[in-house]
Amino acid sequence: MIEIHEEVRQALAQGKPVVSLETALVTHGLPFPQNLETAALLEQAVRKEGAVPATIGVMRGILKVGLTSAELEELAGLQGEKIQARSLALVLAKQLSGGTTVSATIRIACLAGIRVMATGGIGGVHRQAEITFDISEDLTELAKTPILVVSAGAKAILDLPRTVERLETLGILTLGFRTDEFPAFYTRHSSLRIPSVDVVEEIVPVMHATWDELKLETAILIANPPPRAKELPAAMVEELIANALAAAEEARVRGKDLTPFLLSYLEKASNGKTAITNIALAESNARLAGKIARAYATSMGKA
Ligand code: PSU
Ligand code: MN
Repeated sequence: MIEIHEEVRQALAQGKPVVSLETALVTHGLPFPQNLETAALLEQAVRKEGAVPATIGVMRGILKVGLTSAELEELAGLQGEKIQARSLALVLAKQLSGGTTVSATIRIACLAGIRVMATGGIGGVHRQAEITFDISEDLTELAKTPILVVSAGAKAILDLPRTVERLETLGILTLGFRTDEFPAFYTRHSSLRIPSVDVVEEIVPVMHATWDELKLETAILIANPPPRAKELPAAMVEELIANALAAAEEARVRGKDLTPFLLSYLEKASNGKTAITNIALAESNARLAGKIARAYATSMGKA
């Protein structure tokens, strides 16, 4: 049920650095053709740092670790499912295809023995979750998966203070990369304080301490702020999000359709500005993940 691309398989066998990447961003996060361009861009970003990219998705019931560009193109065109960890078993049994969210991607990455993953922004606690109970499965999966995830905080459409609280409750160590603030995806600031690390060499001992010494099975979240040059004005983002949430309410969008609906609304309402920032921060996260994977592999003595 799992198919690991030859290059990824060899890298893993030789202890070389590997970074896993998700595909919900491709199937449900960005419009065509930016989605495919971004997938390629993220793989290049990982390679620039000397690591091997493993883009993960599901095709006809096979868990693919390291999709070829032809497979990615096919996956993008399939209009497949948005696959979360909990739906993986059903997708396998029914031999369906689709893009994997952070929750499904880290589950599959772990099966393959990959310890690092990059995304744009993880899912989290939605606004008004006290009414809807909508909290992304990304959080619960992070709580039981030993992998390091690089993310620009959590998506700004969410309730960020509650997301940070939830990360704390679930025991997911969240470290700001060169910041002591949880990033707000399109903007660098949220006023939510988190511990910070300044160099990749500080992160590697945390990985070993978490998994090898403390024997925890939890993820480590590295919160990497979006590049300064691509940051959007906070007031503009908040206004756009308020409109997007009102439109979602009006259209009665709920559950797993909500995040894709909001992202696509923001993209259209901002004339593509939010997508540009989304792509830039995802690329920056992929590069940082590549650096961390390399330092981690070196620490294992095999790089
Ligand atoms: N990051 C992005 N764009 C996205 C996502 C992340 O820049 O579309 C996806 C991820 O796959 C994440 C998912 O796991 O959104 C969260 O969806 P939900 O809120 O339904 O759990
Ligand atoms: Mn949800």
